[in-house]
Amino acid sequence: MSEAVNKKKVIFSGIQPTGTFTLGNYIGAVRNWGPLQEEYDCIYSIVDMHALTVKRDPVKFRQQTIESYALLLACGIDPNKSIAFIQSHNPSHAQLNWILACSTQFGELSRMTQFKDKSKKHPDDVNAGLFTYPVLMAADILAYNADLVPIGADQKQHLELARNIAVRFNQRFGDMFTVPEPYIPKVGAKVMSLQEPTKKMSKSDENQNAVILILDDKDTIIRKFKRAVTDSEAVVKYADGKDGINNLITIYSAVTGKSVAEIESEFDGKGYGDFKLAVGETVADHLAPVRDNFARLLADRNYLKECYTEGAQRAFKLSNRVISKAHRKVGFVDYR
Ligand code: AQP
Repeated sequence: MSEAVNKKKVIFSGIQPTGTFTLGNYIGAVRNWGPLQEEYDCIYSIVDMHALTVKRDPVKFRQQTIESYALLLACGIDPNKSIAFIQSHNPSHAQLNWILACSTQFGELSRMTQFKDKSKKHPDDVNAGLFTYPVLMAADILAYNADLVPIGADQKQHLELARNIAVRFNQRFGDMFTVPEPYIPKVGAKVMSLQEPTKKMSKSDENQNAVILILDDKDTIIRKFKRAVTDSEAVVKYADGKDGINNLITIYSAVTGKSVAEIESEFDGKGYGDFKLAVGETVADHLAPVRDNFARLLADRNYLKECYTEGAQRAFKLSNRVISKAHRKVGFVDYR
């Protein structure tokens, strides 16, 4: 990717190294990132600083971060086309975080639903990082003056806050940040838990039957789909109140490209057993190349290190210009 002045729009997105990506992460976010590389200047990050808002075992965390980076490449991110790096390797994020925090209101952060949910989930560790997480996310995006941010529906509120912070900063200090737009997929923006289909599928769900991990083997994927919670109607139809079936139809649609009407007619007269098996097999086959790529990439640690080191250097070069400008805008003394 050229780092010279160019006219392509800039994309930024990130994913936490909190475990193997779920089918939700994949359909709602990561699988859309690869095709965008052809049209945009893309910057993708393993956002390990965000993951630190929940207590982690350092040894496991380091391993998960490297695996997540390998998984990112396995999902189609080409480090020659995009900037692919690990967030903590670029100090600009933390620097801009502070400046933006001083343009963010306590009240705004208090309204974030993710903060409320996670504080309930971890009542023994409601740390300041958990509270200010959306400011760091704003810094991730604004540090590159990103135009577009591909996200799942659960991140809409945080993106809206990033936009508000950018607008407020620009009003106060003069034009500085691009106000980013969300880029949310039409199908699969919120993949739900297989066990509680009113809740999003999440890496940290304690019930592993609720979550398809993209590295699960074929038998495991089929077994989890077979156990998916549905309803007693046994009609494959997208309708209000059929959250489980709606979720499976959405997943099947996202993976096959078929419309809801096509899926309903394909399974007309068939039971949930047949449908669940078809969804399981299709998803497993779809994910097989990702599993193969991952195994190959993880075996070559030197290559991974080269990629994330170079990615961080390229990311820093871009973001440092923005940081210098932000420093001037707020009135810090220039020392270079
Ligand atoms: N279920 C989902 N459906 C669609 N998109 C989703 N995303 C996450 N879950 C779904 C999108 O994936 C991107 C990366 O999100 P993240 O790193 O914040 O991961 P997460 O899976 O949301 O985080 P966790 O690990 O699930 O959270 P906890 O800690 O609660 O376990 C984002 O674009 C997100 O929208």
